[in-house]
Amino acid sequence: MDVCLKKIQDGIIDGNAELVKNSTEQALMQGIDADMIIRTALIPTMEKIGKEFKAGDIYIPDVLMSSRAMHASLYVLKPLLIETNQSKKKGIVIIGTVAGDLHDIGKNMVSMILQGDGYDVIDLGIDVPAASYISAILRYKPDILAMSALLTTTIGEFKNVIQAIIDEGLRDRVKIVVGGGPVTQDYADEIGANGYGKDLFEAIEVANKLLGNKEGYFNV
Ligand code: B12
Repeated sequence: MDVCLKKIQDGIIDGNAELVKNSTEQALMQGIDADMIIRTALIPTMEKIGKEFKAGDIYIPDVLMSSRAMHASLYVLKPLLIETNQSKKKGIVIIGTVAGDLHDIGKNMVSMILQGDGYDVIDLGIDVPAASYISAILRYKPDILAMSALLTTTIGEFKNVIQAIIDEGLRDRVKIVVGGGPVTQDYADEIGANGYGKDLFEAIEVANKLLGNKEGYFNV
């Protein structure tokens, strides 16, 4: 593995945001692209951290430090991910992590990659209650509502938001896409979402499919 990618991995594990930022910049200067950095250094390292956290080998403060370091890399990659050569915007996406859930790394990646693929993305942040999704739908009239949840205790919130959208008579106005660790295609079908993406690349695929346009910048 390339030295810079290894340093990004080590920096995330050690929670060393400075090392991660510098190594990400070096990797880009060496011609390693953002896609490669995400696939080989960022995602697998967070998975490793998740396993160590589950096993009780590391604790929440360690995970927070790693998350901060991971965001240092995303910050460097952001301009590249959202850079798009398309003059015509593909559509509007509202994205947010559902109520009770504070995980935002994956949601932020999905947000950036969709921007890079030509969507206007409005990010509502984390811990977003159903009422805020409704207000945002009324205000921005999005083509897609994308929701993220990482906890088995919060994925049920997707259902609550969908019910609130139905109650407001807005269900046929917006396509709903869900994703996050414990979410599956079966679950998405069960709750009546229009789509599911297992990772950021599938997020683009499903958005393009739902809007009938497959000509993305990342062309997945
Ligand atoms: C980082 C982290 C945290 C950080 C979050 C910091 C932050 N700013 O996000 C902190 C320390 C705050 C945290 C807290 C907690 N966490 Co936590 N956390 C993680 C960890 C290690 C990594 C998550 C991550 O960022 N992964 C990397 C990203 C890139 O992956 P991702 O989020 O899955 O996103 C990808 C896909 O899912 C998809 N995707 C995501 N969203 C969307 C949306 C759409 C629309 C689409 C299409 C796709 C999509 O695309 C993304 C990119 O490829 C995971 C372990 C893991 N393996 O996931 C545990 C994990 C999610 N946490 C867990 C737990 C239990 C907790 C706590 C309850 C711990 C506690 N006892 O307090 C709290 C809950 C806090 C809360 N209310 O939300 C459990 C969840 C178990 C479960 N299934 O319910 C996990 C799985 C750890 C474990 N193995 O036990 N956590």
